[in-house]
Amino acid sequence: MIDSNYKIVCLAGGVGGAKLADGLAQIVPPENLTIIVNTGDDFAHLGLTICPDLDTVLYRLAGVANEATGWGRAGESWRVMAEVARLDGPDWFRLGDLDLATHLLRTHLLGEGESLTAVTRHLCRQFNIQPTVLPMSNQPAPTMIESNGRIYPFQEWFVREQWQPPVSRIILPDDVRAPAAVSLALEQAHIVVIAPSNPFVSIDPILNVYPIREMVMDMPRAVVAVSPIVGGTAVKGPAAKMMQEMGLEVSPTAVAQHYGDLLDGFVYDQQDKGQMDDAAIPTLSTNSMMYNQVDRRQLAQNVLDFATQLL
Ligand code: FO1
Repeated sequence: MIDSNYKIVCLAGGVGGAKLADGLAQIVPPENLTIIVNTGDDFAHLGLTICPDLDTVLYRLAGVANEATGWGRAGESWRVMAEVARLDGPDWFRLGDLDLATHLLRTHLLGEGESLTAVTRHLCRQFNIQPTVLPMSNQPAPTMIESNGRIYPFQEWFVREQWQPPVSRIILPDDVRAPAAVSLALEQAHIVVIAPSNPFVSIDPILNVYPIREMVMDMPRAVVAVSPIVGGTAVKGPAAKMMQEMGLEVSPTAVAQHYGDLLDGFVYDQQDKGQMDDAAIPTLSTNSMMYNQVDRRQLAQNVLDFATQLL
């Protein structure tokens, strides 16, 4: 069992990040767990401020996530979106009726002058989510994708183009700052877990926010990443395709090399056992597939036990 006074910070993006965050939330006392979430996927759509990764984490921690997609709400209905489509509005980004309530309220509160951190705290309270969930920044920090000379806003590439345009470059914003709450959480952290999210469009955008990379680097304690690449492919999403397009080997080793000297340890799936035996840093090969709450809890436990040995 994790030492009850260790402070844990998890850097998380979309579906995979939310699942590991849920596993951590089952075993870490809530006052010791902070999830720092990517907001590079955020965009304005139909006049609403949409924060997909924040909502994916919130819905998963609240136990209301759509199990089939990993994003959006369980038990969703689509009456508003169907009517938007009937009125010839944009329906390429699927917004369910319950999900729309989150976007409406967030947009309303932001419009009232609340910070994204404060809005997220409000939603956590209303969803009865105990751990602290923080956006990586209170200011817009859009990730853009360059493909064959054309630059796409993230969701147009990821959803409308179904991440098919080959990635030649990922463009991250300059000079994005972390809220004080993020810096404080990192300052107090004993262990930082980099979730099995897309390293390039979910984790790098978080590390790109000043001073997150610097604080994780200066961590006098343990930083452990979990591989999103299993059996030569991505568990979900475009990570493997992007690695091929960027000339990288599609392997846990390549993911660990991408994070470089940020890491004190690396966790990868038992399917790839042995691939990292000669790695420069300590590694753990274990079951990293999270199909249910027991899997999520077990992976979180294995990751924290491994990280504790590195302290
Ligand atoms: N992903 C899709 O592939 N298609 C969608 O229509 C879609 C809608 C959507 C609505 C709310 C939300 O929070 C996430 C949504 N996602 C959708 C997923 C989202 O694009 C990705 O999860 C992140 O941007 C990357 O992890």
